[in-house]
Amino acid sequence: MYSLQRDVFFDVNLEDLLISADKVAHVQVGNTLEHALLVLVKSGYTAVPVLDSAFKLHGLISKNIILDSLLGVERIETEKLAEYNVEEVMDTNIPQVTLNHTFIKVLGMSINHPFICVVDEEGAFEGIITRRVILKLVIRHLNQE
Ligand code: 4BW
Repeated sequence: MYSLQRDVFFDVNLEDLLISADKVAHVQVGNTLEHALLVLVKSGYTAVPVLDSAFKLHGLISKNIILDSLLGVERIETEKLAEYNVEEVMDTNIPQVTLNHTFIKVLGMSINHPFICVVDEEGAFEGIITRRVILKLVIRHLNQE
């Protein structure tokens, strides 16, 4: 029988779970949907962060958002891939924390979000914490009990 104490998570340092910004696939606000779709398909990820040239976080873009934005009444309007910019369709409801937040907070957010963005106090993007990394930590603690 597994048991898990809430206390074991109080000391978790979010920095230890971070996939740093330089390793995270991303697109820029002014990129076309065509470029974003290329990044998503080539990286294999479903969704990635949208940043500006100063690395400030503005939103998330996903394959589904892009495909949805191409839907016309009777056909898929692929010409929109070159006409629209990422910032026109991106999701601005971003799951995000700073490194001062608790692991419990991030664990709760990961129920609804496959990754959580980490920003500094000025909103500059520092990286992501993925559901995979979170679950690995929980499993490691379960096995230690
Ligand atoms: O290219 C991949 N490499 C590896 N090692 N695993 C992958 C890859 N693509 C997908 N996966 C696996 C991971 O377990 O499938 C899960 C779901 O991927 P997703 O959501 O739907 O593309 C992955 O789970 P995860 O590691 O917990 O990552 C959750 C989500 O975080 C991913 C993706 O949207 C984002 N993500 C993860 N690493 C990223 C990233 N986005 C940009 N750059 C990265 N390096």
